[in-house]
Amino acid sequence: MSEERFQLLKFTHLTPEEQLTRSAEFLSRMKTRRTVRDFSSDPVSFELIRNAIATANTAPSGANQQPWTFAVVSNKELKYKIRVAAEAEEKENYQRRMKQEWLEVLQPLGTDWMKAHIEDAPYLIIVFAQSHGIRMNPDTGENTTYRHYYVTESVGIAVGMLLASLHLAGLATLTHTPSPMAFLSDILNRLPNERAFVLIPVGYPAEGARVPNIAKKSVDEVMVVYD
Ligand code: IYR
Repeated sequence: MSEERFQLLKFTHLTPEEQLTRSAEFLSRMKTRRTVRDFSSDPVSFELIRNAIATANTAPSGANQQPWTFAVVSNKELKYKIRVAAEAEEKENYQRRMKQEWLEVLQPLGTDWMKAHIEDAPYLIIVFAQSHGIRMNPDTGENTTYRHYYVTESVGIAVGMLLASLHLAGLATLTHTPSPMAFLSDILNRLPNERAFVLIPVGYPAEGARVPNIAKKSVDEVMVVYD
């Protein structure tokens, strides 16, 4: 924390033209983002991954507590272990746990329990949400816990920014939420206050990768204006 509690905001006023150009350009780039399920194993520059995480780390968070950890996995053995564990859970999900209604809404996406992308993609980013903080009491030297506020909202916003950065960097991603995800804490040896939030394979699409023929709602369907 700095000495002064407040400092002057650095804020650049753009011209209206610049505002519109930037916002339209961002929109048109974001419109090309697709969730990808078939990855090539072509290498990805680590700097792009690092920049995306640095971007996510600028996200607003409850009481600025930044309750997140981004685990980056490129190690082949770990990816194999994660795939095996994720597939075991997903097999159970698809064959027993998920109700017909859920399976029906997934039909257009063509998903199943097999998760080859976990091994194929050069990087996995596993985002962990910290349910509470841990700090050392300077007097006793013992660790004490403290509350984190709006953890889910904060981590959700950060993940959105992460996905935007990766997409703008020309990379493909998949927001994968195997359930339950506790196996990720075990395999990656995470702390007890961290729970896996999402598993994101990152890389380039496989040659000839296909995506479902689905569309976004129009802005007028999702926006309600109160003048
Ligand atoms: N987690 C499973 C099932 C799944 C659920 C939803 I909701 C999706 O949008 C996609 C998949 C899986 O990853 O296959």
